[in-house]
Amino acid sequence: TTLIPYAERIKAHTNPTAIKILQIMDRKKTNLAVSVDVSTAAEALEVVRRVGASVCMVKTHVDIFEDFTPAFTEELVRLSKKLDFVIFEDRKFADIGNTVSLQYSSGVHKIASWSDLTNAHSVPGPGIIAGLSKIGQPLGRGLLLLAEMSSKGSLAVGGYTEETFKMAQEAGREFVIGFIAQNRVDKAELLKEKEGEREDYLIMSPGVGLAAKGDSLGQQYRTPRECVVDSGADVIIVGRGIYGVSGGEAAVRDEAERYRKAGWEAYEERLKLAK
Ligand code: UP6
Repeated sequence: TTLIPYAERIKAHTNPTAIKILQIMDRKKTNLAVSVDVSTAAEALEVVRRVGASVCMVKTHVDIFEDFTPAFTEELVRLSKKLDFVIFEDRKFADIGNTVSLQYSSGVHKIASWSDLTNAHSVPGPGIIAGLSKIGQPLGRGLLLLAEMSSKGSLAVGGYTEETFKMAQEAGREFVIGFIAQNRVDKAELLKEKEGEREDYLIMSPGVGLAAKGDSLGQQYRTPRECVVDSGADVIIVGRGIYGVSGGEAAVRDEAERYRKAGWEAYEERLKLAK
């Protein structure tokens, strides 16, 4: 999978969100997702306006905002169309199917109504996928499972990671389009072929920084090159490395461009390995 260009992988997908992500990556030459983990919705929109042109995806944690209103998601959806990116609410669902279907569709945030992509822990078992897909699949949404985490001491390793992959595979790619992971958890020998087309999953890796190696709370960073070339990530997710840069508005925009270039150059380097 890692040696195939993003554009050529589109045909291996049926989920509209997976197709959209790959199309945007190809069109905008970017495998960068920016995580806007700032404390207000107003600030988040400011960051999105600055970085939107450089990214394939904007990742949110809307439960962080102290001023959340539906006006935020309306504006975010408008910007996603104008600036051409996918919206990923990093909700990390982790409950039984019935509860997550309510958390996904209802409450203050109504995530399914505006977020193209969301994610879930596999710890409750396949019912979590069933509960989310009931809501999200008819809307063309996509789901990622967390197969590994970037943080120190994570228990999502070894057998847990393998079982998570199998759970996704059994659920099918109409809704589950990939993984949050640090490695290619879709090992070649596990992939199945159907009508000459191999199963294709998107691997998205957080814990990315060009300067810092980690934070004081267990986060661990790798460079875009380490993620994309060495570990085969398809999308790199950067938060504080971009929105946290000092120097004002222009600095955030420039930093996003710096990460976009680093991610894209790493992808081009990876493709060369095929030749
Ligand atoms: N995130 C991780 N590691 C994971 C999964 N998710 O860092 O394994 C998320 C965090 C945060 C972002 O919730 O939103 O990715 C990383 O932010 P940072 O670049 O500022 O560390």
